[in-house]
Amino acid sequence: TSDPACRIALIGVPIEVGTSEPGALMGPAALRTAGLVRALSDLGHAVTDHGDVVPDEPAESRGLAAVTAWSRALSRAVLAALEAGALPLAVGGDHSLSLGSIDGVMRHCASQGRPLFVLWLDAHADFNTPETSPSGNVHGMPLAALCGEPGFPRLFAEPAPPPLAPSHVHLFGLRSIDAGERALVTARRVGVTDMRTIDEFGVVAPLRRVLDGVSALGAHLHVSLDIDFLDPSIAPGVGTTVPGGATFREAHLIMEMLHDSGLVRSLDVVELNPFLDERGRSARVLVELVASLFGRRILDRPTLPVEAVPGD
Ligand code: NNH
Ligand code: MN
Ligand code: MN
Ligand code: MN
Repeated sequence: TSDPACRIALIGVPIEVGTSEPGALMGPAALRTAGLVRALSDLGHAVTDHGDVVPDEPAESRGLAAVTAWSRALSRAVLAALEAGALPLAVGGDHSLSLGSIDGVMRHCASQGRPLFVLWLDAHADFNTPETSPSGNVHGMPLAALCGEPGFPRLFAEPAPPPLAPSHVHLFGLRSIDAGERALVTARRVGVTDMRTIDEFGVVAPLRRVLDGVSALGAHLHVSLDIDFLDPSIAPGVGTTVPGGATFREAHLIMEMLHDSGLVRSLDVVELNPFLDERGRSARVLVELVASLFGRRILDRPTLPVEAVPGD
């Protein structure tokens, strides 16, 4: 996203088989209604809306088998977008879709010999395995599966890419974690900026550290934005609300920093549940944030700190 304009491949993923709260399948439609395409094209980007992904087999039930049918189809769409030089923007849909989007990104990175780094903006760790999950909901498991934890059936098409390195995953905004995944996140040394850290240091210093690390690695940066990262007071349209989330200003600044870094190469926007939203508020907040990530700014020139204003 460092280029003044980029090609963005919008991919709708109306999946809700990874959660027990119905409504997330309306997410892509609500984001389109809230003006996502228009917001991005107004910034000068070339946006192609690829419509909604169709799962490989009719997904008859919930659970891992149903998620696999979606993720294989999404993986191919994301890989095709990257190979065409576009930036894939996968909009959900529940967070199990990241199994597919990141699988596609991993294949692209493997073919280029480029490391991958995943920034996970979420109230949750999403590092459960089928064994540790208290709910059995797949949207709480994608990172564990992507990092190669045991206990998952064959989720990815063969040949599967090498698993994601847990040290190349950073959880940002964490404030709800289950006992089993807590032990795993610690044992695997997953990077974490939890809400306690954000309360104490703000978002700028921790995020700058992460971005400096990504830049030093020369890695492809994938951002996965779960709407429950935000405080439910600004984004109520989500199945799993957790109090004490990021404010609008914190989230907005994160998006601006991500844009300025020029490092973001692929993005997920997940867990919007329009059925639980209030008059489209949450969808609109997400569109605002995505626009900031893609370069919307207040002025068209850099704004200087007061003491540096020339002529004083
Ligand atoms: N950790 C819980 C679970 O595994 C909740 C996961 N829900 C999410 N994750 N929304 O982002 O069931
Ligand atoms: Mn590339
Ligand atoms: Mn999540
Ligand atoms: Mn979450």
